[in-house]
Amino acid sequence: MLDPQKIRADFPALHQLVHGKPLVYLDNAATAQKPQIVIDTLSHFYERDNSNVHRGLHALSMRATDAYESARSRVAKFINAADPAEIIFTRGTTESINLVAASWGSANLKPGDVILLTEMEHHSNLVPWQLIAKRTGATLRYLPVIGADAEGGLDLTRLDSLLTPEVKLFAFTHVSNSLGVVNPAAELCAKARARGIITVVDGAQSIGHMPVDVRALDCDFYAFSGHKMAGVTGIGVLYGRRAMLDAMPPWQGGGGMISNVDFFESRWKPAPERFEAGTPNFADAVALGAACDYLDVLGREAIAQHDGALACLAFEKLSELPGIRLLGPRGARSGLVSFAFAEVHAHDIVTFADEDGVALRGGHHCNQPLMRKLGLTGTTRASFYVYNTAEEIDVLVASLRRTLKFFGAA
Ligand code: C6P
Repeated sequence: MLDPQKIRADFPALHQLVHGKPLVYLDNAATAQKPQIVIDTLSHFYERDNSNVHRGLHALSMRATDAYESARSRVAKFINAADPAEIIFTRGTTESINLVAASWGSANLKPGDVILLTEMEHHSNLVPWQLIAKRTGATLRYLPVIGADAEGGLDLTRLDSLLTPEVKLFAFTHVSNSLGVVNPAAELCAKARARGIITVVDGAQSIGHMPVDVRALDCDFYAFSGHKMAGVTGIGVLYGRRAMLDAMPPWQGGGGMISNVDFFESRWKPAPERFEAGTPNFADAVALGAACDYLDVLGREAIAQHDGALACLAFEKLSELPGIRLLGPRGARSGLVSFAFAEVHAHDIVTFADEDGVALRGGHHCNQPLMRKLGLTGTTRASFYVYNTAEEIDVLVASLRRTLKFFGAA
């Protein structure tokens, strides 16, 4: 069991007043706060080791290169990848998915091919596929969600009939950022693999919240962002199965990714360098390694239990509010709850909550197609992490009651 009161001491940003009230930070699905050890790792790197990687023979450059490559190995261990070369550092989930779409997609998709997505995808796992579909003549297909509030999650009974021979790639989110649904990623990957279909798992909302083992999932690609897992912004990862990466063309050209350049043609290095053109974000990668250490000390099974229990508690307490519509499953879910009131706009709720020191998110959460399908323009979302407490849920509920009263909705 996690002790959030003890954990809070590690996170300097939590110890502040907002509008004179203690901060209740419930916007963790957008970005999580950073523990002191991650902040210190980043500062130490800049204070002592900063130098460009892979390019210099002097002490600092060698130290920086060691630190960068150690971070790669650390991330590989964090997700149980078979080989550090399967870890490509990117700016985040969005860039990781764009990399697969641009590189694998441009080399492999053709007219008549189908990309299978789900109705609960974030725009980052939707727009890149629309772009590459337009360029290659492939088309998109969607696995639907079940229920007026998507309470049934994905309609898995439809999956077999949608995985037709035209489907070349199946991209889906591990955890939905607006429903809190945890998808059975291993089962989905297994069904795709049995038909020779490539899988891309969007791990933005899962990576910092539960154990993730890419070999157990048996996915081809897994994408995630550092800033949602207690790491800093501007760094993320694309995991790719080695054989896949080695068969893919570069998606960006520049220094660091070539083995030889001539005036008219060039040859590429193998992965991961092939996909890391230019100066990589080595300092933030080193800080990401520290975030992996931090989360592993807490224990990712314990994190999953803590976040899930808070979300279930919030779901139950929120369900007592008049007129509330709660999205996603009742019962087991990941650490977030999304809700809407017919009479009060999500932005008003978030603004009122802010006056009470509570940080929420309101809007479509980059899930516009899903919101439209559910007849919503947006929701309010509370999302939890290792430092959140049951008492903070009471503060949230009290704030919502105050808002509903103000608008005459309670
Ligand atoms: N969701 C949220 O508040 P980036 O921006 O690249 O770090 O992550 C994109 C992304 C991809 N997939 C999922 C499931 C996500 O939740 C996100 C980011 C944030 O829900 C910002 S909209």
